[in-house]
Amino acid sequence: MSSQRRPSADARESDYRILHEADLRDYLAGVPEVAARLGGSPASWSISEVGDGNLNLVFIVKGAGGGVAVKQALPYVRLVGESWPLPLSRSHYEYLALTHQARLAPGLVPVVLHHNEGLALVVMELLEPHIIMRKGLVGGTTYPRFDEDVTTFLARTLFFSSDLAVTAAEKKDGIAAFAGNHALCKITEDLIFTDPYRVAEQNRWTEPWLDATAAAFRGDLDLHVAISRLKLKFLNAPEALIHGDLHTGSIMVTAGETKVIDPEFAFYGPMGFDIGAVIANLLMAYLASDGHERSPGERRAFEAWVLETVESVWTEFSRKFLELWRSEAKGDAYPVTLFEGEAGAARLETERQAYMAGLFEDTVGFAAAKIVRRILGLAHNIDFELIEDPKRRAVCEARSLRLARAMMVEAVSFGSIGAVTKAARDVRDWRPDFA
Ligand code: SR1
Ligand code: MG
Repeated sequence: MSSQRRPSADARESDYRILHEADLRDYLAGVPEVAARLGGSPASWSISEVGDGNLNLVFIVKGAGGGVAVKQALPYVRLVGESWPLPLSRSHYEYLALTHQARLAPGLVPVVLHHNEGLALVVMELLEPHIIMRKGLVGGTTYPRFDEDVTTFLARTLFFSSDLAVTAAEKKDGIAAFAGNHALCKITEDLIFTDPYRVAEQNRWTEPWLDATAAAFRGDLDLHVAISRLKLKFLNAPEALIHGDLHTGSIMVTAGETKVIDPEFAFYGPMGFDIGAVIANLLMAYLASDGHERSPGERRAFEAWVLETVESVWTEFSRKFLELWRSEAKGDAYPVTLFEGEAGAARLETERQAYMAGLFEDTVGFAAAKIVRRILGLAHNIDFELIEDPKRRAVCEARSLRLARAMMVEAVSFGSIGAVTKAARDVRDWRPDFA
């Protein structure tokens, strides 16, 4: 990580143009390794823009020999438009994160084939027949490989970029390499940790059913303290290189494979933010599920799988992280010379367990924050949005907000992941006043 440099703003301004189909064809024809992978003549390649995310252009390009995915950052937030400018440098950080994650968690991120800093463009292997996990979850599909893969990704990327695994100098180089990604961090700081709890122009929710809950969240000082503590942790805890936006729209899956994509929000931050993101998005898939039912109980097996997966995300992550700590701790934290002998080893193991308890508390809080932002903030998710009947959607959302408030304000009382899944199960039986 030490050799990484910051992107050059000058190069960016002079080279950048938004690519349209014809420009992209010409451009890729001039990149030998990409042209070779696509095969055939450039004129025969099919190109379609398929981006449905909030920020970027995404093209799928296919030729006789194969396909690639091309992601280009726009100089503004796609979801909102040119009135909200956003630095192109996020493409640099995405490239840096993807290549770093590929080393730490081989096979779990897409292979980068080409990167052009000036065009803010990354060309990657085409993931086929993978789909965005969130879409599969809305459809009620289970992914038997997911917990194994995502926990390996989390444990390895977080552990190997932390002070437990690297020297203080390496860690500081890593922090410096991603420090310039502050515009993306600011989006999170505002949209997740601030706006849903105050009047903000871009907030939206399912009206009129959630009006009272939104107002209650804006006046709830216990909640404001809890979210502010989480925000402080997000601001001042560079524990590890985190993905920074690890929702189920940033994961592509098949029954047998999992790939984590889109790390443009990456920076050195609190580990619980990534773990909490995965857990939050599974909990939302669970609580949205009965909104997608066509007959009562038809998604019961899916729902049971989702809650089992919530549990194994934490237990397997925790097991793998601890295993790495016991066997690969080459960092400057917890010097071995301070924990010699049987008594030292036992004390260090107790300390590891205490560390995991703290990380679990962070994870529960961050998961709650990720739920609230999808229901009361700017950027919503299809788990809820595709529930056509708005009142039915509001019931699912109100339950999610009730669970999230408890997780955020009473995070300490959720002593185990089983307590979280029990609370999720219980809240499914709760009916809001308007229902
Ligand atoms: C304005 S960007 C809104 C959201 O999209 C991204 O996926 C992040 O989650 C961000 O918060
Ligand atoms: Mg994204």
